[in-house]
Amino acid sequence: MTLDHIGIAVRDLDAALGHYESVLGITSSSHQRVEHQGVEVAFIELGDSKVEFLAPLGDESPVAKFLDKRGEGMHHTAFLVEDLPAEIARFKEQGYQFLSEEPSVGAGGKQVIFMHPKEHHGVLLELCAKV
Ligand code: CMX
Repeated sequence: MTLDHIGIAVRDLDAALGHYESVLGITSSSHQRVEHQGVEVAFIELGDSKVEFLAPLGDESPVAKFLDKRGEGMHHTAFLVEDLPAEIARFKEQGYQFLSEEPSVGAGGKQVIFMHPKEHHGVLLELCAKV
């Protein structure tokens, strides 16, 4: 398991990317729409890990609700695993809760699934795997 990315929720993707590109001196990836997750994302790559910036695609996006409730800031931490079904089974055996029954498609076409933050010190954990 390795750290894949940290997700930061922002209201305006271009404004956030412009800010971080200027502060870090790094170029961001192009935007990707992840329609069924209700977000548009872009990445800044830092070594083997990335920072993912997420902006809502509409008012019904879960990220729009997050921004209304908590404002901009850290949204999730994503760990890359080799065998997603095996990791899900391992966590379930230990009694951990997932926020969906099955993985779905995330950025870059990866399989992604989220775990309940209350069991992880308030952090929304994402497990992701390449397909
Ligand atoms: N950080 C901390 N806590 C959070 C949270 C966050 N980002 N988002 C939700 N929670 C909390 C909620 O307050 C709630 O707590 P309680 O049960 O105590 O009330 C709990 O977690 C469950 O949240 P919910 O919104 O009720 O759960 P849903 O099943 O409706 O939503 C969720 C699941 C969180 C995954 C979804 O709302 C979400 O954020 N979707 C966007 C996921 C995303 O980032 N997609 C981008 C994919 C790109 C990629 O990385 O590949």
